[in-house]
Amino acid sequence: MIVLVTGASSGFGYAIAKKFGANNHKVIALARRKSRLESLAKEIPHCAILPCDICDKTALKEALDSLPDDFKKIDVLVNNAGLALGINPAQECDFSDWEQMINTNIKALSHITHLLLPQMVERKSGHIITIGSIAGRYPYPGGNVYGATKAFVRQFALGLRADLAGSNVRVSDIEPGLAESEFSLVRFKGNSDKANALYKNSNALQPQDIAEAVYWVATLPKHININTLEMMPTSQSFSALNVHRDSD
Ligand code: NDP
Ligand code: 8X3
Repeated sequence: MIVLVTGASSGFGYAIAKKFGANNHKVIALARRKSRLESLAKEIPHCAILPCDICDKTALKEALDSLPDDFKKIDVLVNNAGLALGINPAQECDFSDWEQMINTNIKALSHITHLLLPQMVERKSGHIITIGSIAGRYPYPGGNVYGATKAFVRQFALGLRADLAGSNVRVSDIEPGLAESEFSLVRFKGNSDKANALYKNSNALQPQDIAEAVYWVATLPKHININTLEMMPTSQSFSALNVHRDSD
């Protein structure tokens, strides 16, 4: 298969690219940090790198057009690039952070899907795998726009399933919970103490765990479509809803 992984320079994307590469699939690795992609490419037998900002519509189109012919017929698109910025209550957030999450997690994800879907439909074969989140299902304080972007991802994936009836193109949304990656460093804007504290003693999911799930979903027999797959570390579970009580 030819597998395009967005956000392949770290975390889940890096692990997903390595998993497919190790199983002799051709990998196209997209992210902004070129040096990381170059290191990844050395670890995978057949890898093309696309260093670009996925939010830049022109750059994305040019990057895809620049792919060598033997990487053009993409079988699997892993829509993984994404981020959370900040954990403040909505009324205290920077709007620019909200815009960047919407631009990356919603608009860029939709754009690359829009660019690649027609060729899959034409070939009557393909698989769009999105990385959603439990944050798209369960609200938590400070999740505001990030959670809403992931709710979009889930509903978009399910909507694609409806539109793609009869096309043989599969769509799956993988929805992880707490997982250790650069995600929290980005969310806390470089504050490694805060990021490390979140993962400490949590036995969080690891990027390889998500890579295993994505690989399993993508390599199932063609008549099986996993619609959504929610996964958490065993250590993570649910707790009671908050009730605010006014003091006397
Ligand atoms: P990382 O921060 O480790 O990886 C994020 C990846 O996205 C990087 O490769 C980054 O590359 C890429 N990226 C971000 N913005 C852009 C952009 N504008 N253009 C191109 N690439 C971009 O985090 P994770 O691996 O944890 O996150 C991967 C996905 O999983 C995200 O969608 C996240 O929301 C989701 N997720 C994460 C969970 C977690 O707890 N870690 C749980 C559930 C879902 P670069 O900076 O080089 O551009
Ligand atoms: C990342 C998981 O719970 O930190 O999507 O939002 S969470």
